[in-house]
Amino acid sequence: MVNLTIDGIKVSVPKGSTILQAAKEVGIKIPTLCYHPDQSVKANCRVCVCEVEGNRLLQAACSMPVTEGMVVKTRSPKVIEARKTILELILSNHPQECLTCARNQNCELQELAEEYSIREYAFEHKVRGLAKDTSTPSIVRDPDKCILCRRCIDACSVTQSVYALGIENRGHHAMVVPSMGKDLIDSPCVMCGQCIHACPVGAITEREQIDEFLAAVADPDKIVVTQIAPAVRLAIAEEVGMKPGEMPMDVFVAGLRQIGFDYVLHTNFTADLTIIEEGNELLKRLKEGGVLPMFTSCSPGWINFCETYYPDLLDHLSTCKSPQQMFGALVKTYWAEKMGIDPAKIYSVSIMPCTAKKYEASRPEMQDSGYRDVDLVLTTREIGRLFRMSGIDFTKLEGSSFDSWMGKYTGAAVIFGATGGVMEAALRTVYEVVTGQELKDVNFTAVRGMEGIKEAEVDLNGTVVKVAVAHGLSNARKLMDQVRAGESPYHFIEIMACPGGCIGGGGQPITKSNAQRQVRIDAIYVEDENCEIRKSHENPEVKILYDEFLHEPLGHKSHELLHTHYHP
Ligand code: HC1
Repeated sequence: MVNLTIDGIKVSVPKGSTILQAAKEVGIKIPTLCYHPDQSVKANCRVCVCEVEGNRLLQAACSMPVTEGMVVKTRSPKVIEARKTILELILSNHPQECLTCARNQNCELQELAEEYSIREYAFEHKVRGLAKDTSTPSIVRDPDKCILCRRCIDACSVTQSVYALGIENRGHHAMVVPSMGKDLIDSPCVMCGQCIHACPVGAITEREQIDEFLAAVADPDKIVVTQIAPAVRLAIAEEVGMKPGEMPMDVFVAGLRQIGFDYVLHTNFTADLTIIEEGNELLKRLKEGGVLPMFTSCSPGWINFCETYYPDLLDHLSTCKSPQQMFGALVKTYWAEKMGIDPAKIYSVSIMPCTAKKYEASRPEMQDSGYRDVDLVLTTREIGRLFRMSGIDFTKLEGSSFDSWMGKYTGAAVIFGATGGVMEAALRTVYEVVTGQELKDVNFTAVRGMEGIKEAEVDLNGTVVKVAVAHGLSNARKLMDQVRAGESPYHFIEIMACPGGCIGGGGQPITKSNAQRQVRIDAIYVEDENCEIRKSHENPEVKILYDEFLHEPLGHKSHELLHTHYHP
């Protein structure tokens, strides 16, 4: 242990700790901008500077290791003055758009400007005048707002191994740009949106489509129907000041009706359906010697990554569409027929934790219903804004149920939202289908949690099936390289593009650490435990769908509506 004194307080911390970590131990908050708890130290913004006795220059607390007997001052007049100057310099070319910025009241720079009483521009204010990049359906970059902290580059390169963002030029002319200076759409960007969470300001945001939603609600010829992704309910609570998972589902449904949805259905319904189709596809491949390992196909950021970096492995992907797109295809066919509604009038809106889902819905092949299957994708953050805009008091709102035929779901669908959830849901069903025996303990804990790559084995009547789970694309890359080298021991691999799975998706409430992701994951498993039915094949509405419409898994109708192909 190393002993030091910070602002007169004695503290002992493990060797190798930084001043920032030591200060946290004794409850001293040092401001940061380029620092991120799950990334490597960059020490380029300097806003965390402190006085260290014996050093003439101020030192960056995020990178300076503690030494025995060190004496640190984190709040001396000299330190405060330096931090104010650093903030004033950053603000000197930052747009004055706080009121209209997507990160208003959720911006680390704005917070610091307030904390440090910045009341005027100390230097000449001159915005660089760089063009916005609106080239993708998912993400918008505003380089003028970039403060060059490089956290987005770290998220894109280290966490995701996508390498879509880099730094161009030096000094005053430095800029974060998509690779080769292209627009984002022409870069390897997979639209996962992890850069949005990493960005401390509003330089990278989702493509906001709230106005399109409001126009649809106002159109008397449109019947606005929604589906809610598994990871949304846990996190929507955070958007209205509650803890993850704290908003009851029926209150959430009631809130959605308040903001104008005519019908509220659930992506969880098609998550259960995915398990039936994907489980049968796996069993078919195992029986007939098909391409193995089979990869899950529900995470669109992962699909984009596979198409970009592993086009030679596309036939390993399950042909199942994601639950979002299965829902889209069914709502304008099966559900419209059941409800006696003209499918041309249905405006299908999905509420997703994911920015890549906006891109997925826009893919030209996603119109097997005869219409665009999903008309609009709103993220959890956008729904949060709509809720706040509508002034709903969720503590007083009476709950409401999902509408019929595509609103029922099981615990297996709920856990889709966490890394390992799709695998666990599949194992719950595949085990019972193959062995014909009841699964006594449905909890496959080996595939749960934040470890980057997890694996498990299941004995299916003498056939041992080996599975692996990866979340975050750098972890996925390790498994893919193994498959490409012909060295993969697995039969089935689940990959989710975002760390933690969809609970950490690019459209979720701004997520500042993996610890925050873990809290959401914990809430997901509580919800699963509380579900009366926890296996997808026992979903009563899915059974009706097969009886009345699809007739059998992997059948003709399924292939027409629920399966797809990929683009090298
Ligand atoms: Fe996901 Fe999925 S779990 S991809 O993470 O398979 O986005 O929540 O909706 O489609 O069901 C996301 C979440 C989501 C799909 C499902």
